[in-house]
Amino acid sequence: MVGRDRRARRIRANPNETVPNRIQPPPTALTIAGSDSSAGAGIQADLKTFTALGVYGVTAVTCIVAEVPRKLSRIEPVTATMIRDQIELLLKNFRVGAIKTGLLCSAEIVCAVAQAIQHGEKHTARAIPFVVDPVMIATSGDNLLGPGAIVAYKHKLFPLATLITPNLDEAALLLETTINNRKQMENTAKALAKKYGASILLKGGHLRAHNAVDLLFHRGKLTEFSAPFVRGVETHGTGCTYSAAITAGLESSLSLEQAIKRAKNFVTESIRRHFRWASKSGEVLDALRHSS
Ligand code: PXL
Repeated sequence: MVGRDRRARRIRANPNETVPNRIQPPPTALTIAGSDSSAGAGIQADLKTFTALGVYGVTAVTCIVAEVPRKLSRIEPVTATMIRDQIELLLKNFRVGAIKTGLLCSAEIVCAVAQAIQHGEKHTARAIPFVVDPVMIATSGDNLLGPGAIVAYKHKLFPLATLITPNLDEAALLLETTINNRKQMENTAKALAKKYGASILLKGGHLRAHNAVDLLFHRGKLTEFSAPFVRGVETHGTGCTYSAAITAGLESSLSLEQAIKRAKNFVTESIRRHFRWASKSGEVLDALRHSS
């Protein structure tokens, strides 16, 4: 279809028209993340979470990961230009109410994402709540970031964030320290908040206590979020699901505390109600169940 035909088919919003106005635009959130072939983490987990929480998800794919739980085979990045184009196009055309990042793979991609968000916000003339999930290491233990990416996060992306959601391993890498107990968790959350001028949700699940305890440091105040640890289930994708659920909450105008409380509950339920397969080799494969 070319020229006049294409113009004729373009539907314009008519300010006097009553029918389109009866339909409220759906809450819309953008995820900038990698594709997980097994669909348990990454952009697939984000979309399932957004949908379950009543938010329309739009996506900018940063890389493609060939993997199944416990086995990562290959990561292939998308070009920085393509990533910038996806983000800028979406921010120009949809009223995006919240943004999150997941796996960004390389320093070049971290910088491209920061640039595109800044450019998009200039266009929309409003600051959009922005959740950075600093994905660095897969549950399988595989390193997911290229050289220089952590430095790029610190200098380019964290300064734009509303909320950063590291787990204990990621926070330890960021501050070049170790975190083994509750007091060290508190100090780490405060130190990261001070350093990057953002709210910090430090996820303590890796301490493997009776409860999975997370600490939010927000506007000078520490808040604890706790849920019973669900044992014996593969937790691939919990970090993505958690940050996506928080992003959906911020899009729906919940306070940060309300968004995290609901998200924690959502993740715990998704783990508790997991799917399970027996793989051909006799091993068990689990995936979170995001909806009933
Ligand atoms: O769970 C971290 C993660 C995030 N995003 C993608 C992944 C993974 C883990 O492997 O593949 C795309």
